[in-house]
Amino acid sequence: MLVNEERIFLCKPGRETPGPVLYWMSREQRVRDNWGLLYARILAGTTRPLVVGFCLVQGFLGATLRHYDFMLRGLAQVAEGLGALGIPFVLRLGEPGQEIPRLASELGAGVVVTDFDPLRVKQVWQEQVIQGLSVPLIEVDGHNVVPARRVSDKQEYGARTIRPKIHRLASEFLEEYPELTPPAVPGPEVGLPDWEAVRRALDVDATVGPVDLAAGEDAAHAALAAFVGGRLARYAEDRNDPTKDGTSRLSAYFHFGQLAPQRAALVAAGPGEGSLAFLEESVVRRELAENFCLHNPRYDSLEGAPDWALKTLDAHRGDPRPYLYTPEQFELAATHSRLWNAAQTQLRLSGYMHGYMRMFWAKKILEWSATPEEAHATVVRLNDRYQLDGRDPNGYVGALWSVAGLHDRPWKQRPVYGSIRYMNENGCRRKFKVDAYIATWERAALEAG
Ligand code: FO1
Repeated sequence: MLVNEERIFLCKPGRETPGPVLYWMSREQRVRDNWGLLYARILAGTTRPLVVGFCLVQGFLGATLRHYDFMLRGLAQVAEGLGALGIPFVLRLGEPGQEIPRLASELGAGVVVTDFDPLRVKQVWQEQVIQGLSVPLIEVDGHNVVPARRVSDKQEYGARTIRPKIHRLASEFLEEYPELTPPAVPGPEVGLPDWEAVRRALDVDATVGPVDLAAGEDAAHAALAAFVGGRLARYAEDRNDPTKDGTSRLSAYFHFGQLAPQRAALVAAGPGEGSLAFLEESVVRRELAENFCLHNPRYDSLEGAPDWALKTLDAHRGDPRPYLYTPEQFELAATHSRLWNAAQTQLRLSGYMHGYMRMFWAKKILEWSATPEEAHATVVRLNDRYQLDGRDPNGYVGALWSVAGLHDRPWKQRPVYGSIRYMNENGCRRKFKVDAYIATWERAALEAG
């Protein structure tokens, strides 16, 4: 079987009809290395057309123009790439619960394929689409090396417990992708979407503007090549230094599905410690986040944290807070800490914050907020509003790791933190040139006005 059956999950059983195959693209917004698209192509065989549909929703979990701009630039390349293979790409604006069943019936689709995504909003969409469909809906996990539904049937305690399961299964799933061949039967002539009209129709918050990061599959593959060719070797030691461009900078491409994490793993795999560190981050840590969001319905609230963490945060609720800021003051980078303000400025202006700084940035929000609940809400809101890769399982887990010890362990007791791991500026100073980082982003803040 060209697509491992463990990646396939039958959401809505039923009898296929001989009509076209519709691949409802959502998470995996790419032509290459896309298991859902490959599976839909296999179902089309030699007798049925294959059509790709994408439903563009307004206001996806508070996404801003920054996110839609990056996504639409990538989707335009998807439409071109599919067109070159003779596969029509249909864009619909509205709610998937209405638009996908409507498109399926317009096409007389015989079966619908879609992407695995553990986020609640996607499960709701799938439920609504299932109500409106009379043919089967099949979900394919195109995001994980080891399919999330396969690696574990419960919430894993941490990297320590999921790592051996992933390593044991990696040899079965870390495989090369089969070739996507043009369909044997041509689909309906639909032409390319009018992207300018789509942008005009979008009603999104434009106060958080686009970033100048190149978007789309080609840019993602170039970024991967640059990382593997240049920085991978030193990744193990450089990844924690925000003044060095040591990280992969691939997270936005993973988030919008413009690059398959499995492709990155295939290209970066090797004996060096940089490769091992990168595979730990891009496979073990990322798939641990998928596992958490799939099995914990409260993945985006403080209640999703481990009991020991909630207890310790509770016990220290009344501790004096020498510094206290409102969510607005955090958003405006208006704290007493020049380092923290620099991190918030980098986030606001560039849509990216280095992984190490993200942890420091979030932990200080815990320390300087009135309650742990408010702190967690501020971390999630600012992350999803400004990070290009916001609204992602990785981000929800990162917020709970920083604020409430998810996938971490108890540390030495401290005021406010209790036994949640503590971080401070001195820790940053031991890791990298903090003054250079501050100077960079204070200058950027002045230039941005
Ligand atoms: N997925 C869609 O199927 N349609 C959308 O219009 C859409 C908008 C969107 C905006 C910002 C963002 O961060 C994600 C967005 N997604 C959309 C979902 C994305 O494709 C990913 O599936 C999830 O965010 C990651 O789990």
